Amino acid sequence: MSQFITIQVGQCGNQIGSAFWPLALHEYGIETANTGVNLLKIQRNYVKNIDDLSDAFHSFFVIPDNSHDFCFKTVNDLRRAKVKARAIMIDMEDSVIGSQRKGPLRDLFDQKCIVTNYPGSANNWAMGHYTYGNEYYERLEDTIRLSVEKCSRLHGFLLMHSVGGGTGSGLGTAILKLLADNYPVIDRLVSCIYPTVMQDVVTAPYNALLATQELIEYATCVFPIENTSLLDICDAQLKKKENIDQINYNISCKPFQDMNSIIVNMLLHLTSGSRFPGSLNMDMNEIATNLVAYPKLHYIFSSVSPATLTASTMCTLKGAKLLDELFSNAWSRSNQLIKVDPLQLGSKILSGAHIARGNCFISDLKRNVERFQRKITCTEWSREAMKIGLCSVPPAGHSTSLLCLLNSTSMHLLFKNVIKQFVTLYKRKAHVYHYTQVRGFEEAHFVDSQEIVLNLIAQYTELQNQIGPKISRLQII
Ligand SMILES: Nc1nc2c(ncn2[C@@H]2O[C@H](COP(=O)(O)OP(=O)(O)OP(=O)(O)O)[C@@H](O)[C@H]2O)c(=O)[nH]1
Ligand SMILES: [Mg+2]
Repeated sequence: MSQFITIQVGQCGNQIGSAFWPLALHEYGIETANTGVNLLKIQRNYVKNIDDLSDAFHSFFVIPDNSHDFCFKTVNDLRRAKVKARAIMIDMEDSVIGSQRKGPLRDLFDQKCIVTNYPGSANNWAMGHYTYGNEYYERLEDTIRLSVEKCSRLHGFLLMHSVGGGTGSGLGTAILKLLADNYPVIDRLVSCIYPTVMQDVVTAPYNALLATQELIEYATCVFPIENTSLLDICDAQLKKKENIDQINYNISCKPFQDMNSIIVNMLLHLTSGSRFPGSLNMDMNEIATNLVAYPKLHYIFSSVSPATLTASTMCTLKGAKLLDELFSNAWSRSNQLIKVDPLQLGSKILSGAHIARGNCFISDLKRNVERFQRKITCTEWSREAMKIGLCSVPPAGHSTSLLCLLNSTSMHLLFKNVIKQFVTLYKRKAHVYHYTQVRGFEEAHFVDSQEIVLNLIAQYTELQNQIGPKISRLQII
């Protein structure tokens, strides 16, 4: 089974990471809180051969003596066996990572893979990218190499960060370039939070634009996320009476915890085919090959159905939803992780993938993909570009779940919004001096980045407006 290294950068990246590891452990049947549910027993029901679970465990974790005997049930078992997560945690301030260092999973993280500083990048992309990017280059290179050397079949780096702040956005994209330079054949899969109109960071429009330009250049695939989408999904879950009973929603939990769990569910689902067995398994490299038709058009819509909230406790869905409804929900605008509709009127689908986990048959997938094809508009070459995958192990606590990934021309609306917010701030040159006083940064960088993003918008709109050759339905011989 392939292996993945998570690279968590900045506050947001590390908070997503802190939701990631408990849920990842649940996938292998390991308890992280006393839920009173025998997770191992449940997950073993889905895995015919226990070696499969053991192999899959290596995807995210390092077991020092490489024992094949999979006998971990609790965090204490992991501690005794000195198991470590394949995680690299980076922040230029230390409060979030500091609390993880004291948390219940503290022994899971290798101290050599933690890089912190003080006091942060002050919401300034240039400071994260140039000041810390240069100062920490060798340290980061060594830390990444250390993690890579522990992998026998490294498939990809999972980068988690926001693009609105300074560290995740600036240093995160400096790391992305480092990965592209040093490990060009290893996938760089990025899940990043885009700022929304109601910004909590004044300079977010600059940071988002500058980071986007780097993501276009250096990522293999980007799965953009907007916090307003996550909030709406959380609200919708709470409003559904039947789900309130099913989901253990803890109001006193940290504000981002539930929102981050939605992202984590997506990432776990995305990598499931490379970790677990399945009758129609879809490896990560197939995802990149199938979804990205042109190298720079690698921003992918994602939606998971059913969406769930809890991070640390398991939820059991009573009364499985009808499979077709699961698919319809995944296509719905309200389940997308960004506030853009991939099926928006006038848009074209360039490619798509439906990955089911758990109780689903190939016939269910095929029936629903046909239903989907009737619903969408494609380019003349992309109608058949619908990949399907079936992984036998569902996410912990579910019987079935579906991930829908779409490459749609309507993604250009996300970029239009990035440009719009940038222009509003830049026309008054507000806050620009914070950036220009950083060594290595020049003001022309703003305009160059804007051009690159505008160029991408033009590529999407060209594909959207492309008219295929007219083929006469009746050929007269
Ligand atoms: N979904 C989600 N968004 C977050 C989280 N933490 C911060 N954000 C968002 O991330 C953006 C701010 O970026 P941060 O990650 O806090 O910044 P940073 O990378 O630590 O950079 P500096 O603090 O400037 O050094 C804002 O848009 C926040 O709403 C989180 O845990 N989850
Ligand atoms: Mg920070």
